Amino acid sequence: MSVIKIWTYDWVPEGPRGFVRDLRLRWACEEAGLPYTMGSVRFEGRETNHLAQQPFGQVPFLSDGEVEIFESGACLLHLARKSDRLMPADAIGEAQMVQWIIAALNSIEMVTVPWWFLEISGAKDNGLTGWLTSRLDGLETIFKNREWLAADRFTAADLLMADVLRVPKLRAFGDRPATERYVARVTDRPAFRKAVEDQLAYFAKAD
Ligand SMILES: N[C@@H](CCC(=O)N[C@@H](CS)C(=O)NCC(=O)O)C(=O)O
Repeated sequence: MSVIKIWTYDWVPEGPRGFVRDLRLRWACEEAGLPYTMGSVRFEGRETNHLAQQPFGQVPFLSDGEVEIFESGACLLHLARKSDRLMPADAIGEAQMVQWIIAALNSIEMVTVPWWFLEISGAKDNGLTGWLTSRLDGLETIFKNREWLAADRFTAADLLMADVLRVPKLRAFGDRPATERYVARVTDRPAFRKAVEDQLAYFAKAD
């Protein structure tokens, strides 16, 4: 059997620790009980030093036997296929899960990340606020009526959506109690806590 290897940087500054996207893959492996190892590429010189593995110099990327892929969403789908703890076995449940994974990346994170960058860069008027509000309000309506995104149970879609939404500035933006309850519930899972602890320890070791 091949060994799952999750690749991340050898070190990152304090700020992003606990939020580097290798966490999504660590968390998925912890949820599914999939053994994995970690590999690192140098943070210094990241713009050019591992472009063969990740064409934008970013992390994470994953290797699993002959499978070598980048993009946290693609890696997460690869892992989800290995365990019904992450992906429902029935076709409808699987389709719902994939739909929400794409929504997390392409409808939500697509807005949250640039909004967050503008916020931390101190932009006076964040021109993305209206767009962000409408996306988060849409999710709030969803979470008022359901506990999980797909198949009435925890799936990899919840893992990803909660990871996208747990950024402190987003949680503090507006009052969306159903979304807050959802994020708190999903990130209270032991597998999430273990993944965060492991990531923090991994980068701390390199200090
Ligand atoms: N769409 C990519 C985004 C990856 C990404 O933004 N990675 C961050 C760490 S969480 C990174 O490598 N940042 C360093 C950089 O962009 O130079 C994915 O989901 O894998």
